[in-house]
Amino acid sequence: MRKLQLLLVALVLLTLTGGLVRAQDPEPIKAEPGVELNMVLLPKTLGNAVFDEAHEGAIEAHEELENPGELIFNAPTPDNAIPGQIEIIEASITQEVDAIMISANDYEQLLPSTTKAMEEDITVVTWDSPVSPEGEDLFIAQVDFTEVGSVMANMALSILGEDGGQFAILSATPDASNQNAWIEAMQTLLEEDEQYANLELVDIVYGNDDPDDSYNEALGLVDSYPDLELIMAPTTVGIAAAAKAMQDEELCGEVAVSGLGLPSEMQEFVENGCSQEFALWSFKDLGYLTYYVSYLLASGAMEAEEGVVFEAGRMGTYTIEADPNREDGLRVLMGPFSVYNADNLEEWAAGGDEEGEPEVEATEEAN
Ligand code: RAM
Repeated sequence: MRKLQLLLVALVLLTLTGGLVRAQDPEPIKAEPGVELNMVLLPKTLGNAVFDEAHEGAIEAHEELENPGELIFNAPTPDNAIPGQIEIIEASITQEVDAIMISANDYEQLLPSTTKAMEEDITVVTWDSPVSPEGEDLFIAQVDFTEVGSVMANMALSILGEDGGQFAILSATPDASNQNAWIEAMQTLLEEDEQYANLELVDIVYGNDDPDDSYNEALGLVDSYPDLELIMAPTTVGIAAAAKAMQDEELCGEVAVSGLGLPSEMQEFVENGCSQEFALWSFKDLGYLTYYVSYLLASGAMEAEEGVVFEAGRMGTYTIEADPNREDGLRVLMGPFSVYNADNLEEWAAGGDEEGEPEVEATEEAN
């Protein structure tokens, strides 16, 4: 009995002090404006609208933080994606920049250059598409990578119905670490969860995030698989090209198109029935958050360590956490996912709020 009383007292104390400990938690780390830092934003490729949006977000943070240094935006063309990124990283090391923010075209091949940059005391933050953890300080994850798999599986299910049917994936480059992780997460779910048993994945092809290649790959798929009912493209370039290809071939009622798309590029295809449903997050916010984190790290205000809490301007407070999808990796998780279709077209089609970012939260069905 006495033991029980002691236990109760201990529990009460624990609850009370728990509150006290929380109250004493350190304030989130805030960025001190005005530190001079030269920072390079290096997306996968030039000419992709989502990366221009990320650039806009980075510019917003750069101005807000009154950084007298330079924000350099540079990327390779799709035909030179991996060597081009290596060249830009090497040039940035020579220029002794303070931070490199990369959406990587390959998980391994950039490592010699990114680790060299880190040895030279350059902050290396990956965003959108990471490198292997030893070659980065941390990764800014747009959304959880496993969730991308379930969002895509659920969109496929809602389009094909319980009876299912054949579908194919039209991805970006074969080496893209983000798309490869998302596809793997989707495949795992299809194998493990009975409700997806009738979704038959017949092929995975790559359009290299090039509109023409992606268009041709989409046409190749409908030629190769006469019973194909859906093209799932986890890339904004691929999904828009596939929808255009189905439109030009007058196949819109027959072969559905879904995946990850940019609302401004997909609106016409949702309106004309060539794409049924797609999802995405805000690339502008991703660029803004990436810049804040890189600035905090490069200015020495913050360490890249698990449990560190910081403030990222208008986006609020975040915690650096272990990346559940990459052993020994650290991530900052952004979110949310937004799902776009004809039902919520009015909310997003006109360009959303005054900032042009449609505010459509993920639907229940896509969770
Ligand atoms: C393309 C790129 C990018 C990816 C989006 C969804 O724009 O491949 O890396 O995040 O699609």
